[in-house]
Amino acid sequence: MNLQEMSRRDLLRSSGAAFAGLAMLQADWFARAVPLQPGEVILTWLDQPAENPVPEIIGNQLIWEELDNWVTSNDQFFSITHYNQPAIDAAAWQLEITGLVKQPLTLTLDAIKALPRQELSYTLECAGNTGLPFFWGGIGNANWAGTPLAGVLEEAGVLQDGIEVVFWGMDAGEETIGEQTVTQNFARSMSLADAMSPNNLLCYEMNGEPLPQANGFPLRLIAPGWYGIANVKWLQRIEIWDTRLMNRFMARDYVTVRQDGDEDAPVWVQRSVGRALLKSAPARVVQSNGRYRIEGAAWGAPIRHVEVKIDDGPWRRARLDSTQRAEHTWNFWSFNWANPTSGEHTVTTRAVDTAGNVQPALEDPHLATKITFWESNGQITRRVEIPV
Ligand SMILES: Nc1nc2c(c(=O)[nH]1)N[C@H]1C(S)=C(S)[C@@H](COP(=O)(O)O)O[C@H]1N2
Ligand SMILES: [Mo]
Repeated sequence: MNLQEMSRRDLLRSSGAAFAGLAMLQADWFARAVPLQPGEVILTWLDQPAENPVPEIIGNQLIWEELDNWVTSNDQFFSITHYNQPAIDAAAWQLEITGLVKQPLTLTLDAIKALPRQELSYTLECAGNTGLPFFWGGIGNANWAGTPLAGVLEEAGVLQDGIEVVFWGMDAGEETIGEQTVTQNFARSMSLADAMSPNNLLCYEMNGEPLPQANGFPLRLIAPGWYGIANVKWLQRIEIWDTRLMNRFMARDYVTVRQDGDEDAPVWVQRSVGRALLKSAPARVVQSNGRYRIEGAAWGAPIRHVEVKIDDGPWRRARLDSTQRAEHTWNFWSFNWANPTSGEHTVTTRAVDTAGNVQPALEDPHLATKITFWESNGQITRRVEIPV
């Protein structure tokens, strides 16, 4: 029996000891369904993510072999919980806009829903995704709805000295800073100019439903073009400041450390994780009536094309699916893999954006000098076995 060749149906039927190793790694596979065309079989990758040691932080990761829908359903969307997931009574909840504003505002959910509605699709990826052996599924795409943040900030009227917009969540935890331990709410900030982007939403709806609790009910920031961390959930207050916010999520955690300067005189540069980066990944290999195709996604920048490399072969172009794409979403692609030989192969992909930037190889100096796992946008290689 070839493990890599098993279809969903086979997985569901089988329970023998031969599957124990695979089943333990992929226990949650059994709960989900893959709608395959008749005669189609998904080959599971030989390399699989390690067991998640922090299920209280990282939930519901994307399983790449199951990526068959451009929109990730709410019940399959991943979640990141750094503190707790507050259970908020929407009727009693209010959003405050305070600080350096002419007119502080307090808005109920109904008041926010009565403001101009905007919808957009956006692929949200955690900046840690694919940077750790157990974290390969921190990405999803949804249709988000809310009201533009810019309109609310304009209504409050930011004063001359206001340069920073701080977004506070209702979730909180203990932070040790130097020798002090204090309880802090989650917060992230953006410059006023970045916050005023017309794409930013005070978002109350995800795929036509109220936000699920894990994803920020009743209101979150949606910041297209940024890594997940910017998209503050369970919003309770927006403050305008005249200084930068320097908390855990701006300045200690979610900081990329990179060696700059010369070998002999290294300079270690620390940079807060911010905008999304150009990236792609092979999702799955589908066997269809004896033929093979590789399917995948590319995101993080406007995609010009995606290339696929089998083993040490040449880069070859995949076909982009242009029917489903938007400015800040992943682009699906597929690649016909003609007559692969039986046995083990590697599949590597790279995306090229419309400005000509190429997704870096792992050896690229920009990645090789990086010593933290954040912003791991290097080319991804997966292993697969083609059956005899
Ligand atoms: N209030 C709050 N907002 C938060 C977080 C959090 O822990 N608390 N996690 C952030 C991180 S690290 C990511 S990647 C995204 C994940 O969004 P999701 O849980 O809807 O997938 O939310 C961000 N917003
Ligand atoms: Mo994240």
